[in-house]
Amino acid sequence: MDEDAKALDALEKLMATAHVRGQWQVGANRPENMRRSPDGRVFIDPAPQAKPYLWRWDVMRRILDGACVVLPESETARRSLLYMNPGLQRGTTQTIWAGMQVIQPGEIAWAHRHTVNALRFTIDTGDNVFTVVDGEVLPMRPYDLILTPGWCWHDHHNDTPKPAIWLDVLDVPFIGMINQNYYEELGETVQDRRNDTALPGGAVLRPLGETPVRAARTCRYGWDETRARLDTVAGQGADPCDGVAVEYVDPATGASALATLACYAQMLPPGFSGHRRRRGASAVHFVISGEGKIEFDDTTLDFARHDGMAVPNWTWHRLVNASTTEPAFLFTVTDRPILDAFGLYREQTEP
Ligand code: GTQ
Ligand code: FE2
Repeated sequence: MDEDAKALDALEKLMATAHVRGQWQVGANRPENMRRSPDGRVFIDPAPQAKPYLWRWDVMRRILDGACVVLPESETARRSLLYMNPGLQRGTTQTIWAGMQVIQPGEIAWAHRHTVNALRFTIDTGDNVFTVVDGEVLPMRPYDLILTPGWCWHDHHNDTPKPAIWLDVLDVPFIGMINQNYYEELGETVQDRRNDTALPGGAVLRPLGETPVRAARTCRYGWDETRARLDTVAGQGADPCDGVAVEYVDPATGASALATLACYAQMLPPGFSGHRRRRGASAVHFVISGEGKIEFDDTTLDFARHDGMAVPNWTWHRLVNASTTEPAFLFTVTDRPILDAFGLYREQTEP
C-alpha cells in the first residue's frame, strides 16, 4: 500500500468507529450505480427492485377457498392474501401493497382504523355486502370502488349466503418506509351506522352514536357510473399509451382518490396496441374483463379476467388488447400522488 492508500485506510477506520461514512463509500453515487449517456455524461436513474409480475385468478381462487377452510375466522380480523413481488422483501411494488380478501357468509371484519390509506375494488359479491366507513354504509357491488382513507373507522360485512371477494390496495410499504404506522381497534365489533336504509336487505337500524365522523367525502364509486363515464370519454378518442382512461377523483376537490394513491378505470379498445412508456409511478392493474398483455423489455405478462399485475416504477412497457372484437377493462392504482406532492413525477413515451 502506498502512503495515500494507508492514510485513506486509517481515515476510514476512524470514520467507522465514529459512525461516519464518506459519500464515496455509500449511496447512489457509487461507481456501479452510475451510467453513461451516449454523449459520455454520467447519470443515475432509478433501478427498481420490484419485478413485473402477474397473479392468476384461478390460483388466487384456490388459495382464497383454502384460506376459508383453514382460517374459519381471521385472527387479524381480515382474511387477506397479499401479492408478494418476487423482487421485494414485502409489497407488490415498492410503495403499494395489493391482494385479495375473502369474507364468509355472516362474517364481520371488525372495526379498526390505521394511518395506512386503503381501498377495495369489489370482485365477487352478492347484494348485501358492505363496508362501513366512519358511520356510512357503502354497498359493495361487483367492480365498485370503496375508499377507506387513512384514520377512517371501517368494518366489512357479508350478509349473503356466499363468500365475498374483493381486491385490497394499500400504501403499507410507503407508510412503513416513513415509519408512520399507527393502528387501533374500536373495541366494539361494529361502529354505529347512519344510513342502513342504503342496503337492499334493510339491516338492523342502529342510531348514530358517539362515533366521530370526519368531513364527509365520497368513499364509494359505483361501477355503472364509471362504466358510463368510460363510454362517454371513449367517444373523444384513446390515449396512445393508456387507451381510454378515467381517474376516480374527489368530486368536491378534484383530488386523487387517496392522499398517496391514484385510481383509474381503463378501457383498451378492441385491437389496441399501445405505445411504449415508462413512468416514475409504480402501478397495480386488476383485470375486470378481457384478455391482453403487458410487454416489458425482458418479459411479457399475458393477462385474463381477474388477474392482478405489478408494473414497477421507471420500467418500459406497453399495453396490448389481445382481442380484435372485445374491449379489455382494467382497474389501475398508482402511487403518483406521492411523487406529485414533491415534484418528482416524470414520464417518457416512445412513439
Ligand atoms: O380490510 O381493513 O388487506 O386493515 C390489510 C389491512 C385489509 C382491511 C388488508 C387491512 C385491511
Ligand atoms: Fe383496515
